[in-house]
Amino acid sequence: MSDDPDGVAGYMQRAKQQALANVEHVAEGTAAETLPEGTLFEIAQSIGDRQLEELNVADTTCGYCAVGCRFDLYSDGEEVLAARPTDDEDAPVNGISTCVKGKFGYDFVDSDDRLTSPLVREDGEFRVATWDEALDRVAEGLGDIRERHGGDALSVIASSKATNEENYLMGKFARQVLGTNSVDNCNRLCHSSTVAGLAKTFGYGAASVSVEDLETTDCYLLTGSNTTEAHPVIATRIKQNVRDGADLLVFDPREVQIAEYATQYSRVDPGYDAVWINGIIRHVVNNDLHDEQFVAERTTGFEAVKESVQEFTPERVEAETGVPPEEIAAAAETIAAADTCVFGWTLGLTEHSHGTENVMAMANLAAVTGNLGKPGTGVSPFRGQNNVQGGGGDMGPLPDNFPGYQDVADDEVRAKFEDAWDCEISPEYGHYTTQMFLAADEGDVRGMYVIGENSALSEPGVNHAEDVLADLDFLVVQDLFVTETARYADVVLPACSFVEKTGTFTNTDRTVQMVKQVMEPKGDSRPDWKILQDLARRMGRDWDYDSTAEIMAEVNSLTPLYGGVTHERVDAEGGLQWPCWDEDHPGTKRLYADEFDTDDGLAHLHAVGYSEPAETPDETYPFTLTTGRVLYQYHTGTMTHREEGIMEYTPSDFVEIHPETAAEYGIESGDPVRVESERGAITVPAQVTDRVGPETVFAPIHFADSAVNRLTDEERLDPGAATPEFKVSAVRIAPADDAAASSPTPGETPADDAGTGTGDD
Ligand SMILES: Nc1nc2c(c(=O)[nH]1)N[C@H]1C(S)=C(S)[C@@H](COP(=O)(O)OP(=O)(O)OC[C@H]3O[C@@H](n4cnc5c(=O)[nH]c(N)nc54)[C@H](O)[C@@H]3O)O[C@H]1N2
Ligand SMILES: Nc1nc2c(c(=O)[nH]1)N[C@H]1C(S)=C(S)[C@@H](COP(=O)(O)OP(=O)(O)OC[C@H]3O[C@@H](n4cnc5c(=O)[nH]c(N)nc54)[C@H](O)[C@@H]3O)O[C@H]1N2
Ligand code: SF4
Ligand SMILES: [Mo]
Repeated sequence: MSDDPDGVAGYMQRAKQQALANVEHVAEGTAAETLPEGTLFEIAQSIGDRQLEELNVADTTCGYCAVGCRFDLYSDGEEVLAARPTDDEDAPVNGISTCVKGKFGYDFVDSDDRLTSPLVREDGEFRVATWDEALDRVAEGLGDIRERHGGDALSVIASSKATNEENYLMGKFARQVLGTNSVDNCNRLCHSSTVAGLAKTFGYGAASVSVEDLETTDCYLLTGSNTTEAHPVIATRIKQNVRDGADLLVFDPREVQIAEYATQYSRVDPGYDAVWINGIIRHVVNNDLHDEQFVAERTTGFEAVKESVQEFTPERVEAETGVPPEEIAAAAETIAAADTCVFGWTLGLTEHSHGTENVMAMANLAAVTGNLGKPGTGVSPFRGQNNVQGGGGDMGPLPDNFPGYQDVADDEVRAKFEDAWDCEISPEYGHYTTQMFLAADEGDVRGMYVIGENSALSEPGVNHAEDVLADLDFLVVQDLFVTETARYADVVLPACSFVEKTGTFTNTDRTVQMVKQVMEPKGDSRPDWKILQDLARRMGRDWDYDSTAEIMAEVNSLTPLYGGVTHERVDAEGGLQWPCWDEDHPGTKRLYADEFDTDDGLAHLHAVGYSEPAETPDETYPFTLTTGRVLYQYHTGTMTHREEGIMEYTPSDFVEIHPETAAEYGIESGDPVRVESERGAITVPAQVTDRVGPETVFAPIHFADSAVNRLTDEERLDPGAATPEFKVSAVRIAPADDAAASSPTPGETPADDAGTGTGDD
């Protein structure tokens, strides 16, 4: 403990204000993506070393996004006081930088409204309960449904905020204890189409590159990625390399900040990505710019791709996507001329009713230009949540896969897990997250265990999600706060955050890194793995783990990809990239150096035809709404809304409207605007900006009282991956005063209710 904790805390408070002001200044000037490298650390470093010696310290991994920054966290036992750079070698991704969230976003840990004890519902209200009572109720509530309707009537949403070890247990709990394959997580709302598309073409549903490749490549094609705001530290790496001469091609409907650094920026209409990507492939192959040797030796399916792209003539691409022929040609030629190229993307490519096809088109482009498996080349979907790669995928809390992407339908694999877990497992896949909510309408899902996911705001079509949550026979929510989702629960279990527990996260380039406890769990909250263990025991299973290292040992024995990923090694080696088959394997920096992970070792290219959004603008709803993030806020705000400095700078959502469109409607920046789709309406202040095109509007996803998912649709899903079409909805806009006078439309009532009722966090 510090002999002067108040002094340190006070210093940090001032440092935060100073740093946030600095960010804002930078944002207006040149770069909102990250603080100038080192600035924050300088601030933190100037806290006297004498004082820091008295504090708890742990070298750990950031719990916000999947970049996977590492740093030392300092705590006085009550709150997190500072983040400082850790030894460079132990921070392979970030070195000494972080963004503002990793540096300062810790007020939520000690906030007054943290859940510190279990809650149970009685006469419609929550009351505090002991752990024994709450866990008994959960065991009874879930057990009852299992008995009456079978395990398939239950589903689990696992948490990509939690550690690998905890997510392994979430999958095991669903299958062994509840008897259901319906376990899924936020990857479904995010990159599941990436996983599906890449698995089908190359074998692994993950980035093939290392962050090192992102620093050294000669060329980037970036699309659907607001890199500076969503993956700030990676953006810093890219910008540095571009300054050193690399080409950067950005395709995005919004001229996001990374576009300022681009050697070519092309505005695309939302929802037609396979079209322009196929157009680039067409230009490449028709001009013999492809890598013939790579195509011949390492791929199958090239001829079919070559034939299928012929329909995407420059004229057609321009008509469908708005990208002029010369920009398609220039991009194709830049990629073909570069020695090495990285293809980077995020949700702009995936959150569509045809996201998997978009990803496969991108994979085709990477393959035909020979940009795989060599240093500086590869595919790089920047993953989202801090642990969605590991916890959301590798650990197998998935309806169709066990840990390590082992197929549930494969008899041999299933037998292995049935044997290890001493249970019977159905060969039928369970429901994906988005399908759980649809299945509940049919009475096929009656109980849910939602861990670290705020579905009442993050699912598509939340007017529908709310109805489902309200109608479930039994709902248990395990979170740090009484979230919008928890308000529907029968029992709420208080979990603790990554600063209060030990385990591992896996970042966007497959690096497994240590997460270390720096303070005791707040109040009576407990780490997810301990809660799951208590519950499993109450429900008849003798789980007996003493530590997350023991859980990882079980993962090692059942999951070839993680065969050698022990805590001991991860800690000693400062991170380990999968596949890592055994104790002696060094880990894998770059996938596909020699072969692809397919039966014949070749990349399987698939022809991708024309696709368009499932909903397109019409006379009533003439604009395309696309949705996403801002730098300072994180998702549904449970963590960032409790950070005063952050709230000062981004106090609400907004809607970006092009100046011409705004003029037409008589809207000025700051005016309240009603944005309305067939499903609902929200009112948010306007931000008039030419970042968007005249027919597109953009709104962030961060606030409950303007929940943008009232406008999105729960039924428009990618047919294979079940990812929602978050990036395209047809909407109309109106100044809020005029709109109030207009006639009511479907969805208006729930939206308005929510506007007054649920915005308190
Ligand atoms: N600050 C912050 N950082 C985060 C998060 C956060 O909440 N806050 N969340 C994390 C998570 S879980 C994730 S998944 C990532 C997401 O990271 P991103 O995907 O970069 O985040 P979004 O804001 O959703 O941005 C999507 C981008 O796609 C563009 N876009 C929209 N529609 C289309 C389209 O049809 N085609 C193309 N090509 N582009 C389109 C948008 O203009 C935007 O630039 O961020 C992670 N990092
Ligand atoms: N319209 C639209 N909707 C979207 C998106 C979009 O781009 N547009 N993006 C989608 C994407 S990519 C994502 S990833 C989702 C994100 O949606 P969510 O995952 O629902 O969003 P979060 O707010 O990150 O919710 C995480 C929850 O976990 C809790 N938590 C944090 N740490 C822990 C822990 O260690 N244990 C437990 N038990 N709980 C913890 C937090 O308090 C929080 O309530 O949103 C999706 N929704
Ligand atoms: S870039 Fe991501 S991992 Fe790094 S500090 Fe920011 S939120 Fe954390
Ligand atoms: Mo995500």
